Amino acid sequence: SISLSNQTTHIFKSKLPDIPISNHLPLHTYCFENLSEFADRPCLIVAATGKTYTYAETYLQCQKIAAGLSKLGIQKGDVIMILLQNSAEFVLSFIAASMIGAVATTANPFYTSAEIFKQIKASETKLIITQAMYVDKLRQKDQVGAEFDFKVITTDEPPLNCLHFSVISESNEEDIPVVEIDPEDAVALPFSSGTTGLPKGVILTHKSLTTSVAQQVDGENPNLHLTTEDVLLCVLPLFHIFSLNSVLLCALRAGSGVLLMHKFEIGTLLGLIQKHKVTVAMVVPPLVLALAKSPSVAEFDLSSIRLVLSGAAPLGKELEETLHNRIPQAVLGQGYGMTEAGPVLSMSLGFAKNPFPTSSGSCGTVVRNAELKVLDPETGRSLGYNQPGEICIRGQQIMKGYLNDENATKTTIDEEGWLHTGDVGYIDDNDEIFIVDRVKELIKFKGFQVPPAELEGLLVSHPSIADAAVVPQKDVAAGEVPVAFVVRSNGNDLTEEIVKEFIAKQVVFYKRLHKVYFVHAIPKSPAGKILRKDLKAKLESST
Ligand code: 4UU
Repeated sequence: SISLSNQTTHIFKSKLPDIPISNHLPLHTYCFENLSEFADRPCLIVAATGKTYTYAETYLQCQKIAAGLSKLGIQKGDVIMILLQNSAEFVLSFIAASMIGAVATTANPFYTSAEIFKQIKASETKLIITQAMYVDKLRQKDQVGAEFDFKVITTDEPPLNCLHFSVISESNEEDIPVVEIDPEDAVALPFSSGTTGLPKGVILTHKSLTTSVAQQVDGENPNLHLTTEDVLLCVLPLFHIFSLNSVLLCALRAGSGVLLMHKFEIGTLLGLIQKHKVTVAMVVPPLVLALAKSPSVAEFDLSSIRLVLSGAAPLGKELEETLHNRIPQAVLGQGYGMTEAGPVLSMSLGFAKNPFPTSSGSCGTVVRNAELKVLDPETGRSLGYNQPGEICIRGQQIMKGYLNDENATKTTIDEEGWLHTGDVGYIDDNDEIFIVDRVKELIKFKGFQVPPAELEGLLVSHPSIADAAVVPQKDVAAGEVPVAFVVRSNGNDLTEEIVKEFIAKQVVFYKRLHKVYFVHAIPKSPAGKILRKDLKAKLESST
């Protein structure tokens, strides 16, 4: 065996100096620490209604809801589920949970009933905040067994057996219980499949999130410079960590306004940017594509935009340049995040208060107060500049671990505290990260996670399917789409349409299969692992 102990580790750091970070504070205390400086500034702007909450109003509402949740029996450590599109209630409930030491697990309201119940069960959700139109999905309690009981609150007219949001929001803020919050206590529980397997609860603590936000917006020269004059576009779903962290929490800390859009529609979006003079837009590559290519862009005044931050999936250099031609005054760049990493690993230094020159196509530079290294996937050796390998990150922002899954935690965070991302990239001479590949199973459809293991599990549950494997196929509009290789168990009756339909009924739209290839066997390693690389190569050679 080879000893690796005396080999040098190349550790990459930010160009910005480390700073003191107030990560001993609970998340809500940290986010609202400077509230008195901007109490009367707009905090939440609800695009659909035009209703605006100032910072003072937002804070007061959070306190009332915190008291209300507590009155309904939610205690420190309890999990509540937020099953909402972007809305003021989403934000208020999330912060309110933090105030009483509770934990918010966020889920996509478009999930099927089965998908939602898996998360309810795994997280032991005690209370769900949602809209009336999603309540039917919560009625199939047979999916979890009678021992699971949860209250349901709706932000609109409550159906039978549900409570209206006013039940919590009209409480007396003075009734908030006094709770002691440890920086290591969980505050958010997003679900992610990580590098392998099924979605798992990702334990993000108060310390994880305050550290991550501070790495972005704190310090004399913040990496992501936001001010009280900024209006941030919040169209990416808050149930995903990108929007929750880099839009909402960063805005709150900096005193910026948050323009909440409950869904994406390009015409509406452009009109809102113009109307509310949006200055900062957090986006995903398909949104960059819409902004860069949509003919209606020319009809709107987008001159207020000074910064566009793309993340969650690779952004091509050409696309970045096309958008640059459309909004030449704006700084364009990327952030690179992963739910488990707290989430931000790197961000463009072009967004800093005193910016650095950057190259298009890069994912930015590792955030401050963190260490990054690149490992050779074959030898496990640490690599220097310009050599691609697996990106690993270490710092106080990373997750505490996966909920109830010690094994998955151990394979993701090693004994020295390095989180292994499953992403392959290199660091150039200017300290910028370029992601070139992914060695983990994960498929990303427009930035949304599609865990192959989940679809494979569903496929093999079909009586006519003997074995199956799901891999990504490149797609211009979505980045990647899931496609399946399927081994029939009897005869040839099973068609592509039947297989697609079987999956479509059980999953949210972006997990649907785009193609089914029937094969005689799934290539596997001697240990029984699917040889995904071989299948991906097969796809590439056939197109
Ligand atoms: C190529 O996608 C995210 C989080 C993204 C994020 C968060 C805060 C971006 C900027 C920001 O400020 O999390 P997950 O867990 O859904 O998916 C993680 C995976 C990564 O491991 C990587 O494979 O998504 C991919 N990814 C990217 N790929 C994330 N960002 C990028 C990127 N380029 N910029």
